[in-house]
Parts: sequence; C-alpha cells; structure tokens
Amino acid sequence: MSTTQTRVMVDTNPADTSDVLAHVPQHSIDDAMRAVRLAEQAYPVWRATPPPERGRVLARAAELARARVDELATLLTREEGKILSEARGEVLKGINLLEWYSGEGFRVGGKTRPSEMPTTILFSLRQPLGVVAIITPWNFPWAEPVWKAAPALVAGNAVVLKPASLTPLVAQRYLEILEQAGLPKGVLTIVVGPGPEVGDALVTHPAVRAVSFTGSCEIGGEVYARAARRLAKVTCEMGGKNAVVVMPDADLELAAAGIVQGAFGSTGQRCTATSLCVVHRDVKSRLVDGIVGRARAIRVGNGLEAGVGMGPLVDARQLATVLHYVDDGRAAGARLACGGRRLTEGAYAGGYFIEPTVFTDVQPGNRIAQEEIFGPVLAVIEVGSLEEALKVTNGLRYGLSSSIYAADANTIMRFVDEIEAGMVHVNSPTVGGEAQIPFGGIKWSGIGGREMAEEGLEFFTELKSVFWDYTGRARQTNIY
Ligand code: UN1
Repeated sequence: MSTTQTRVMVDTNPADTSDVLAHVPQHSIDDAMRAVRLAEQAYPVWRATPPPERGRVLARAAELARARVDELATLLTREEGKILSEARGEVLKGINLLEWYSGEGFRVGGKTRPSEMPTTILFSLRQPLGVVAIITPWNFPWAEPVWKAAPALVAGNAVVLKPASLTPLVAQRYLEILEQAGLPKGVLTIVVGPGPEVGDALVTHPAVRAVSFTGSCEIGGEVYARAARRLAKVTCEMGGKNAVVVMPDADLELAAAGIVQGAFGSTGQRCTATSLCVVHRDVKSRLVDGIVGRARAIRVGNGLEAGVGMGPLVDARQLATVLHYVDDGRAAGARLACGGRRLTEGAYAGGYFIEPTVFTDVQPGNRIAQEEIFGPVLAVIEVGSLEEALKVTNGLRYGLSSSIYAADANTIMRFVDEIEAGMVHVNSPTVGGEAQIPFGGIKWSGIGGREMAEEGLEFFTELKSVFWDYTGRARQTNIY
C-alpha cells in the first residue's frame, strides 16, 4: 500500500550494515486506517468465494514459493541474518503451512448433531470473522506471516498484516506471491511502521474483529489488554524459557548435539530456542564437555557464506540486551564455560556478532535461568532427580516448549505428563513445529488458542449453530 508520510526505515543486513537492502517508507496511523477500509471493501467478495477455491489460491502460492526457495532464502538471510540453510528451512516450513491450509479449504465446517425435537436437525457452521489484524515478529519473517495469514485467508477473512519493522521485505514477497496466485487485491494488505503507533491503530480499530500476535510478552500483554477492552478476539504467542532435561540414561552425544542445535540455531533468536539445560549431576560434566566442544566449533559469520554455522543478532538493540544478560550471569556467580564476547575484528566489524555462550553452575533463581534472552546463551543447571528437574522447569513463568533426553519410558512419560508446557519433545531439540499439529504455549508463553493445524483455523472463524425443524411443527411439542 502507498504511504501518506515520508518517514523511511533503512533496511540493512545485520551481518554487514553497509549492505543496504532498501529504504522502506513507513506507514502512518492514517495509512493503517486506510488499510482496514480496503480490507472491509475486499471482504464480501472473498467471503463469497467458495472455501475450496480460496484453498486453491494458497496451493498456487505454495507452488510459486517453491519455485523461488533460493531467492526467498537469500533475501531472508540478508534481511534477518540467520544462516542460509536455516532460511531455506523456514521458507520450506511456510510452504508446508500453505499446503496444509490449502487442503483445509475442503474441510472448513462445523458438525451435525441429533436434536431432542422430532423432525429437527442441528448443525453448526464455521464462518469468517471479517477483517483481522496479524502482527508478526522479525525472527521468522516468512514463516510467521504465512502461518497466521494462511488460515485467516482460507477461512474467508480479509487481513491487514503488520510485519516487524526490521524485516518488511520478506513479508512483501509473500503478498506478491499470494496476489500472483490469484488473491484479489485488498484481501491482504501490508502496513509497515513503528509498532506502538501503527500496531495500536490496528489493535484498537473497531472494525478489526480479531488480532493474532507473535512477539514479546511485554507487547503481547498490551495487545491482549487493548483488544480485550473492546471485546475483540485475540491470540498471542509470546516468549519462552525452554528447558532440555537430561537424565543419566540419555544418549549424551545425541543430547549435546540437540541442545547445541536448539540453543544456537537461528542465533538463539527463536521463541522455542533452548536456553536452559537441566542435567542430572551424574552426567553433567560429560554433557557439558560435549556441548562446549560443539559450541566452540561453530563458525560465526555472514549467513550467506558456506561453512558458517551461526549468523549475527538482528540489530544493535538485541546485541546490547544479550550482552547485558552475559554480564548479569557473570555477576550472579555463574561460570562462563565458553563464549560471552562480542566479535568485532575484521569481517565482524560491520555486524552484530556474538560468540555462542554457555554458562554452567547456574542457580534456578538467576535471571539468566528465568528470563527469555533471545540470543545464543545457554544456562546449565545441575539437579539430582527428575522431581528436582520438574520443579526447576515448572517454576518458570513461561511454558512454551520443553524436551527430555532419557531412555526409560516411565521417566519420559512422567515428564510428558507433568511438564507445564504447550509442546514437549522427546530425545529431540526444543525448536520447531509442524503444520499439522498445534503450536503454542501456556502460562506467559501464550493465550487465546493454538496456532497451526485445524486449531489454527478455528481462531479465525466464528461458529453459528443452526436449529432447523423441517416440518415446522416440532416446536409444538417442545418442552424446553
Ligand atoms: C520454530 O521453532 O520453528 O517466534 C518456530 C518464534 C516462533 C516460531 C518458532 N513463533 O520464534
């Protein structure tokens, strides 16, 4: 959408800030209002489009995106910083979501039930809400807009999407692809702009019937409160402090590899990142050796270069936050087993690079054990039993993802049962999600319904229950 104002954001590569991707005009509050009006105008035709046909638009978008995986992944790496293989993985995950939701076009629907009344049939319909707002973070600039907008669109809604200000270009490619796939103009509009103003304009707009948000707890709490005040539907997917528990009978090589992948993949800038390792004392030193050896071997650098295993942080602010937590861990008496330094020499000079960092001897009450860092920092806590491990992990205010490495089935099942988290991984890292199974967390990590799978579609629909007496006489015998 064109803008009425001339504020411009310089979109740069976090691995090399002299690489300028674009000068992106920022939208204003008036632009956000205009986007909602466009969506209101586009909605009736889209609502009237049969759901299987809406699904076919997503299927075509999946095909178009598949033909452009490399180009999209390269842009994503330049704009966000994650390494190319991770960017490819993200693009492919978005394509899976498009494929899943394209099929949902054949299934959007309610159910039938028998009635207490003669000659009466009961059924429910799932119908679109109208105009919905979607607010997405910078760390999954392709997958997040896809995973929220695909269910919203197949359900028949018109969408105003506000991607993170740091990563607008990848989201714009998504819109291009959707329109090329046949999405009528105005059914999805993008507004780019400073979160507090433009985001708030959407969240508080009376015509916006639902808000789907992913981002920090701080902003999620505000979005939830403001939308709730005017009784709009809200789903917020927020932070995590995701723990891996390692028991003495675990495969320690597998555990070390999974923890390193979970902690340092995407430079730790992932709501499902592993930021806590809760290990049984009998295997602690062996596990820590395995983790530290692997962490030290990771080559940090520009994600476009072959052989690089970890990219930069996204911007100076994120770098300052992560370094602040490193100082805090040191000051609290934790032992820095590796990393902890910003990298500034040579090719690092132009980017926001930091070493993969591991703290051991961390106490459960330390801030680095309690708060989401959103960077490549792992805190290791030693425990003496599964009970103690559960106490540490369930004592956190977050409840997004979790993992256990163990062999004994009873230990694993008890963990699966008792861990307070929306997602549990067994013998695998805390990260990731798949289109066909709900994604989301509990406690501070999420509110308002799961994403992905059919649950993700339900959020974007309203149910209508129908009571139909096909003789018109059943009510005469009604006792209710
Ligand atoms: C993943 O772990 O693959 O903001 C996805 C985030 C999440 C996405 C994580 N919403 O990090």
